[in-house]
Amino acid sequence: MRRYNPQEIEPKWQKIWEDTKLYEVDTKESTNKFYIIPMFPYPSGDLHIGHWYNFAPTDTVARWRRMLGHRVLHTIGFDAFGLPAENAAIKRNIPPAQWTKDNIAAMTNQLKTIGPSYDWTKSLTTSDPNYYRWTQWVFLKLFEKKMAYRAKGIVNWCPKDQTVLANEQVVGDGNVCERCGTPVLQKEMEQWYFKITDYAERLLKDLDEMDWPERVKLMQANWIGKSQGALVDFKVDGSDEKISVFTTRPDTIFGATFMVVAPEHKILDLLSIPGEVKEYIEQASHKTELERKEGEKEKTGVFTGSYAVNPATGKKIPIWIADYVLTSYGSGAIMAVPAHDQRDWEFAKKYQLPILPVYDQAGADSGNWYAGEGIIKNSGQYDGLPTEQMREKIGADLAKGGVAKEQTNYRLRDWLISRQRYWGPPIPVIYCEKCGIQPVPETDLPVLLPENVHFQPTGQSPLQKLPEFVDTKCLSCDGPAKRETDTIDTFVDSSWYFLRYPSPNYDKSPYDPETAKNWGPVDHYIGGIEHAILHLMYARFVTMFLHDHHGLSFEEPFKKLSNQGIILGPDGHKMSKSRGNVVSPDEQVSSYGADSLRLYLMFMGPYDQGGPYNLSGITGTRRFLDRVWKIVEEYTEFRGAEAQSDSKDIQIITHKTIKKVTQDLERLDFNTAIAALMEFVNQLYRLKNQHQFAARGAWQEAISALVRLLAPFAPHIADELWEILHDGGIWGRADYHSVHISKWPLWDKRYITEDNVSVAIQINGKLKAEVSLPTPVTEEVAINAAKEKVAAQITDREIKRTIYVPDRLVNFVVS
Ligand code: ANZ
Ligand code: ZN
Repeated sequence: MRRYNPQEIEPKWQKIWEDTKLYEVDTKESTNKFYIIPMFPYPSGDLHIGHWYNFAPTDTVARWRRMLGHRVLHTIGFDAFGLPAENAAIKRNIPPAQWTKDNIAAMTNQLKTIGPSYDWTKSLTTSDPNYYRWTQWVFLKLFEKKMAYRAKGIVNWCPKDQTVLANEQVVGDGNVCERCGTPVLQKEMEQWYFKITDYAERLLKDLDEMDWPERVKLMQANWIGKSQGALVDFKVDGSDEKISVFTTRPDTIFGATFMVVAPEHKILDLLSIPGEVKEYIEQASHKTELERKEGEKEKTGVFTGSYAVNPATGKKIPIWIADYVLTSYGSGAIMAVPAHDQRDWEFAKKYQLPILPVYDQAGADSGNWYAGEGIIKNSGQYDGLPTEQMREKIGADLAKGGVAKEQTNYRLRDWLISRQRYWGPPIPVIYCEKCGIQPVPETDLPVLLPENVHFQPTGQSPLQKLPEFVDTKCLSCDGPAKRETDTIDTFVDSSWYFLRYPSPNYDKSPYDPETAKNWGPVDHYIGGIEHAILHLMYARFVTMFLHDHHGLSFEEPFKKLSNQGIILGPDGHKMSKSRGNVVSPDEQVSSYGADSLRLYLMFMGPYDQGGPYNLSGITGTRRFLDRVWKIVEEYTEFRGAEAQSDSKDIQIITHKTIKKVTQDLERLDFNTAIAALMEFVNQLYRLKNQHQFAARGAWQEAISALVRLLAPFAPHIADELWEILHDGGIWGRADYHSVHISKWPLWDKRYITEDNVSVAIQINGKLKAEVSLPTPVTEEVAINAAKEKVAAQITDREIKRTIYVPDRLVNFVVS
């Protein structure tokens, strides 16, 4: 008998799959298509176990779908531009292009060792000029629609990476750079933006319908931050000026006892302002928005000396300036309702301003602020209304008087896409002093990123130091002009790559519209939760834009999304080099085989939860594969009669397992699917002692199902066993082909009814009890259940014999 030797069979099958182009798909055909991809990696040079945790299960689903008869497109590419590649290249002092190329080669080899079913002919690399010309094209198309624009404003600056960042790249409580963890600064600069805010409502609304994890949808919704309210005008006392405030609670307007404007509010130019107030404004202007948000704990402010008139009460209320009111949100001014808003309450307490509660709430403490709903009071004719009704009524009444209108605000800001770094696509525009900004014509793309550049970050784009790049001619007046030297952020590269996989060589636009229509959207997208907002929001926006203006037939890029959990080191901590708890997948593969590693990763726990990597766990999955190998070998070596084996026990366990594994795969419950396969194998070992192997009948069905059910999880051993079974003469070579394009087994519900049967339990032939069991009942289940039921009556007497009459009776013969 041959032993299971993954080191021998894994490279063998990887080569056969490649030689026979088993996973290549002709995208001209799309009937029954299934498009599944993992989020593509940065070419860091070294795949870690976390990558495998993303790729192995994605490959399992792809393989399963293929066996179900889908035409599967499954591939991977490299997100090769951007800071990580550039920073690593700087550290090692090699050009990023070289570093990236070497890493992609190394990672491709690494990837191949795990045996994924990728169509490599569809792969792509974002730093390839044939790719990034289309990233530049996307920029130009947005520019055409005035949705790519330059503007001056306060931006986030990473002092370590020496570049601006998008709001989405500032993360965590401490507002740190998403890449390097350094706290960001704020600066006023002129930069390039994409107008994602135009799509705020659609980005929000579509979420309702999407088959995405609720957690991700909620994060996106919060990031978009829609809030519906009203813009209410307050007249400035003794003047014709008015100040508009944005409020989500117009129902509390009778409790607005003062007003607060941001220090930058333009009304301040029109009021006569005392000297100490000017000083406050001056100080506030030196604080960044982030500092001001952090400073919310200790509020500061000053009285302007002016008053406004509350349009509901007609009473004068003081106008204050405070930096807890932000210029960039709403209208930069608020009506302060200290009884029902925490920030206003703290401010009122500090500066002894009046506090007037305007609704009662069960259990609320009137000596404190309270939010939520209640019954209106202190509001004249409106007293007694529930706050929800008050909101409608006062809104309508104020609108009738022309002092209020409905207003919706979003927290989402436009996407800042320019970077002062080298390793990205140059922004395709030219500046002429006479003619202004000129987009590079589409036919001149790509604007090539020069090589041999001193790319050390200095805070200014390294391309600036390259006259041969910078100096050019104006496209309209032919006069001297300069190229833009900032590059496009890497999140733009990744915002559309999935559109190109189905037609990677198309040369008239980023994607062939016909192929994109037939293959898009991505049916299943799998990747880490860290992209919940960043990449996933950008990709949705760009897809919507291309749908609206460039013939893309769908608006949402990813039909179904799944997030894998995070794999921790064996010590339960995040894997890191400094902790020394990094598990190298390569070592695990070379010692135990890729199939064992894949199985372990999917068996270690629920897929979306991750957890610590247990170094000895893989020995368990390896042992399981050894047992699978052995039982199949024993079966093929059996050269007995062609007799039909008609054991119902074998059929029941076979069909139960098919059903369980299939349904678990639908839910990505890989761990329980594998557990069911392990149980299946245990049962087969037990049954082989009771029912002799037979080449055909129930045994053939069981062994054939076992190998096919295992194929998506452990693809190499499955193909080897499939070959042995056919080549070994037991089933014959007729119609033989790889197990990965064989048919997924179907369960027969004759063996799986949901009824219960009542099984009588006897001891020495006397009826003692009964147990009701869900059908189909296997012998083992029936005996175990019966034993448990009458354990107290058997006590320590020895069971000499057990008689089982299927579905009817268990009799224990005891001494
Ligand atoms: C009166 C009021 C009463 C408010 C009350 C809240 C509770 P969201 O939901 O986040 O949109 N606000 C408006 N503009 C602001 C600005 N520029 N800086 C700081 N705060 C601002 O929050 C809307 C609420 O935040 C608005 O509703 C306003 O306070 C405040 F019991 O108006 B409210
Ligand atoms: Zn010009």
